[in-house]
Amino acid sequence: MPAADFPGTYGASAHNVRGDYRDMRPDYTVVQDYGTYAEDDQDRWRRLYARQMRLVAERACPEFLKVVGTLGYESGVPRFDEVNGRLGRATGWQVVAVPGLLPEQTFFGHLAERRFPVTVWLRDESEFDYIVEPDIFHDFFGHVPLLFDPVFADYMQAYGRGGLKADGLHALEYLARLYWYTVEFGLVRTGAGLRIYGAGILSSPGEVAYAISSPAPHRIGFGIERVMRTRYKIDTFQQTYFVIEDFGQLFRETAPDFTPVYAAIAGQESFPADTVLPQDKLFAPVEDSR
Ligand code: HBI
Ligand code: FE
Repeated sequence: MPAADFPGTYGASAHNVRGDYRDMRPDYTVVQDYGTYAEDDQDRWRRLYARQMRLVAERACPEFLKVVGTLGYESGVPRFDEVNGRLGRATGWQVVAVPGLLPEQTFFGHLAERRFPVTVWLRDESEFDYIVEPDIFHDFFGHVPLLFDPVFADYMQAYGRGGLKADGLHALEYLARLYWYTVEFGLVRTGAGLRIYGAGILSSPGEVAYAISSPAPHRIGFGIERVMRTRYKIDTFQQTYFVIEDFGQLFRETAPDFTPVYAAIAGQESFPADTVLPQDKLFAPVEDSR
């Protein structure tokens, strides 16, 4: 499959963009052909699910835990139309099947209309513990449960709308960082301590405990300019996690137009992923109860 040369698609290193884009519609969506999941795929899905459910217990945020066990994921690879029945009633969001990573503007366009692109293929057995691209397990397990939360669902749409207005590559880089440090690798404060809401952590076997309990990474209070100026690592555990007070904060910080933020940080240097600034509010790791 030739590498689709998407401009600036996050996560794409030198390797080809994976997936079969031949039958897609103009909006990059495809049909989920449920017959393509063999029994070993179904079994792999059930093992991925069982392992992650054990790992996220008491570490994922309450809004995630309230939903993830109610979607029938324990029986096998989800059916888009079944999840959409539930999701549509909850927040008006739909999941749409896609071959894999989408160009930025296409991706933003779906989010702006409350459609979340979910990859149709499942990782190979050799990728059981680590995969670079988002596969169907990362998307359905990591991202979809929080789309049932009304405030987070509104944030995701506001993010997509903001992205559609992004002009120039700097804005795309700033938006990719915001997405990375919130939707993919975000932490949130709760009365019981730090909890995880980022899909990239929730779907990762190793990063769940590391993200809230390891002394190695920094945990810094969220600020939109701070996040947009901070680089991230694609293929290692994060060196920094940003902590929000609640999903309302995310929505409030992104509801206005991003343009003034881009202007405020344009021309200023970006920070390496392990930077700590004097004004940063730091959070201690959570005692690992396991
Ligand atoms: N495409 N399918 C898919 N899933 C993503 O999460 C995704 C994408 N394209 C671009 C992208 N994410 C990132 O660049 C975001 O920062 C927008
Ligand atoms: Fe993701």
